[in-house]
Order: sequence, then structure tokens, then C-alpha cells
Amino acid sequence: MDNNRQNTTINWYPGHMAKTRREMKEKMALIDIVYEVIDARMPISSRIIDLDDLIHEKPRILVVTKYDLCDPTYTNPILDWYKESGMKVVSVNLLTGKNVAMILSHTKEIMQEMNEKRKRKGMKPRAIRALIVGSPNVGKSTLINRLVGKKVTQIGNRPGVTKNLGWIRIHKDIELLDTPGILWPKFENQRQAHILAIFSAIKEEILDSENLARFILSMMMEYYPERVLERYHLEKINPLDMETSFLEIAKKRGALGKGGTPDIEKVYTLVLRDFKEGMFGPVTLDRLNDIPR
Ligand SMILES: Nc1nc2c(ncn2[C@@H]2O[C@H](COP(=O)(O)OP(=O)(O)OP(=O)(O)O)[C@@H](O)[C@H]2O)c(=O)[nH]1
Ligand SMILES: [Mg+2]
Repeated sequence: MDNNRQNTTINWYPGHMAKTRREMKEKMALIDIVYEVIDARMPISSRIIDLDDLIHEKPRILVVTKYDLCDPTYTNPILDWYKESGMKVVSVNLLTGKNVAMILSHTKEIMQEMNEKRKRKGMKPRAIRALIVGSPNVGKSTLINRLVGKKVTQIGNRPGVTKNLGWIRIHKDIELLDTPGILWPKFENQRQAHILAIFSAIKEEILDSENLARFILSMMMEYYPERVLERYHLEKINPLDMETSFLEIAKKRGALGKGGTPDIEKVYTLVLRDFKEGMFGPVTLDRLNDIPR
């Protein structure tokens, strides 16, 4: 990895994440099914690395949000790989609600199995209890609002919107535990940390805008070079001299300070905002061979 990419280390593990993990573990015995929510633009990087340790062998549905924003050419092979390895995978667009009903039908199948087992043991059928879990900002609360069909929980395009665990009845037979986004105490993989950061899964206040802007340009030059060159009307970007490119972008986009000189801080913010607002078109920043195996 070239050193334009990750010259600062990102770690974000505030106290509420440790608390969420603890509370999740305590509640795990009550849970029948887990909705693992990931972002289609980072179908590998947005997964919680040690989720298996947290949820053990509970039945799971991998819910892939923001499918409308991803590049299916690269997201689909990764999702196919998950399916081939035995996971139930449902891709959704939570702005339209596309495919959300499939989550309910998979859940009901699992509920039926659960209640048949209970019946054999002479127990009454009961509502199924689901846990929703995922990195910050992947769309967990939006998914819940979609499942319920109205706004029952707060959402926002930044990490840390949901603060506490809370039970919500999403269907007459399904209770769901909404949880705040979690990460883990230390990123072993800084590429993953940076991808999470540029998709707003890490609190902006702790991040360095120059570092993120450089990361975005270098990732875009690797995966979608024509889009970034076109957006900023550049002929090339020299990965060893990004400074020059940022200055050119500043001039072309009017990111200027006093006296009309390029304001480099403004350019970093502009590139980051362009990226977050999807101005480069649908993107996916993970590739099939990034899957750890
Ligand atoms: N385009 C698009 N945007 C989505 C989709 N799902 C969620 N979003 C947006 O993503 C942002 C984050 O959604 P939330 O539901 O608050 O995310 P969360 O996972 O609950 O976040 P925390 O509570 O902070 O962990 C919001 O701005 C949503 O509108 C989707 O499928 N497509
Ligand atoms: Mg939330």
C-alpha cells in the first residue's frame, strides 16, 4: 500500500461501544435470530470482525443496505461468495424498501422451525426475537423503520445516532433489539478503518481530512480513475505528488482563500464531501479477493 494511503492511524472505540458489546452479550441468550447489517459499498470492510464470537451459532441473515449506492459489478461476487458459504443474504435499498419483505419471510421460516421445536417439547409458540447488529451508520435504524412501516427510531447520516439498546415490536410475531453501531478496540487493518471512515462510520471529529482526502483520491485512482479525473477535469493524478492535484482541484473548483490562492484545507473537505455525497457515482471499495480466508 503506498504511503499516500494510510499515514495516520485510525482507532475509534468510545466507551458506549464497549458497553453495547457487554449488553449484547448479556442479552444473547434471549435472541433467536441475528440481522447482521452491512453496507453494499464496503461488503467486507463494514462487517464486524469478531461477530461470530459475539453471536455464536445463532441463525443469521446478512442484510446488505445501500445497494442503490454500490457498484454491483464488485459487490455481487462478494455477496455470491457469502451465499456459497451458506449465508442467507438479502440486499436492500432502504430508500424504496426494495427486498425488505424478504427479511420478514426468512425470519418467519426460522420462527416456524423454532416453534415446531418448542411444540415437540410441549411448549407454547412465542414471538421470535431478533437482534440487529452492525458498524455505525450502515442503516440499522432505517431498516427498522422500514420493517415497522413508520418512524420508530432516530436515523442520521453520521455514526453514533442510536445510543442505547432497545426492544421494538416490528411485526406481531417479531420483536427486535435495536443497537448502536459497534467497532472493535483496535483496527488491525488500517485500510478497513479508512474505508469505514470515508463512508461515515467513524466520527469525523477524530479524523484528519488531509489523510482521508488522499485516501479517497488514491482509492478512486485505483478502482475508478476515469470518474475522478472527469469530476475534477484532470488529465492525471500522480500518486507520488498528490499535492499538485489538490492544488489543481482547488483552482478548478474555486476552493480559494484570501487573495485567490488555493485553500488546501477547503479542497480536502470538498473531496471528502463529494465522496460522501456520492458524486463519483456508484462505488464499491472492497474486492472479492479482499475476503479474509
Ligand atoms: N441511499 C441509501 N441510503 C440509506 C440506505 N439505508 C440507510 N441509508 C442512510 O444511511 C444513513 C444512516 O442510517 P441509520 O439508520 O441512522 O444508520 P445506523 O446503522 O442506525 O447508524 P448508528 O445508529 O449511528 O449506528 C441515513 O442517512 C440513511 O438515510 C439505503 O439503502 N440507501
Ligand atoms: Mg441507529
